[in-house]
Amino acid sequence: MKKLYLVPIFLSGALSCDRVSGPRLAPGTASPELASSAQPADPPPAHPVLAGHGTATIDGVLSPGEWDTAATFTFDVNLPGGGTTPGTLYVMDDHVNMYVALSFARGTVDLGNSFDVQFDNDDSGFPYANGDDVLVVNPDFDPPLIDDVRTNAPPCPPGRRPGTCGFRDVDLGGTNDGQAAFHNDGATTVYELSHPLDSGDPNDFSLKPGDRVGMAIFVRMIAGSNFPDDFGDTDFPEFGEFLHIRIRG
Ligand SMILES: [Ca+2]
Ligand SMILES: [Ca+2]
Ligand SMILES: [Ca+2]
Repeated sequence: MKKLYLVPIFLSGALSCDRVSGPRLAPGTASPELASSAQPADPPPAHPVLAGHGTATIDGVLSPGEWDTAATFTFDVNLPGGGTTPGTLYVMDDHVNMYVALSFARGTVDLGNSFDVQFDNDDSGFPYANGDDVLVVNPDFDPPLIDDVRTNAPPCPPGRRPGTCGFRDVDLGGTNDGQAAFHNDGATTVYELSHPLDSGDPNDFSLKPGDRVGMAIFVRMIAGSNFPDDFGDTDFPEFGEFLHIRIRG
């Protein structure tokens, strides 16, 4: 029997890889179902629409020049035990793939590490819809990238709102598309991933040059067993918000 899991659930390096993750709704924000019934065609973005063009090598290393032409976002990454460290998110694409990297200062490799990317496939600004793409990276996985999708179709329980459940693409007849890598060199933690712009898998986004896609991330470090003190959890942007990416191609 396929394992079932409801969202929002956050993945950690210490938990089962059968879970999908994604940004949580902010307290007081509309439910996915309510929001999806009242989507404006082009909501005013809380964040600028950015685009980057380039091709990355998915090896966990930000090589000189590799991400110079990416769209970048800087933010504070929460650390286990308190405090923050500066982080940078990079996004770019070429004719084939989207590439995403995250780097932040960290002098050690924590017990658990995960980096989750939730897409708003049509950049409507409202989570969540059936078919919204989700990528989960965890160095403890083999392969380290799990390609998921949100849906309320079976095996999601009947009556759930669109996008409520998350499943692995491969459990819905789809394919695990993309690559990911994680590396810490003693000073900096780096995640890199790639995902096809148009894999042909209905469980993935299908993007072409000029299209916009929404993106939100969640990063987690686990330094021990005490929650929340030993956990460093960060949503970017805030709960319920999405970055806006334009595909350059
Ligand atoms: Ca690289
Ligand atoms: Ca897929
Ligand atoms: Ca997918």
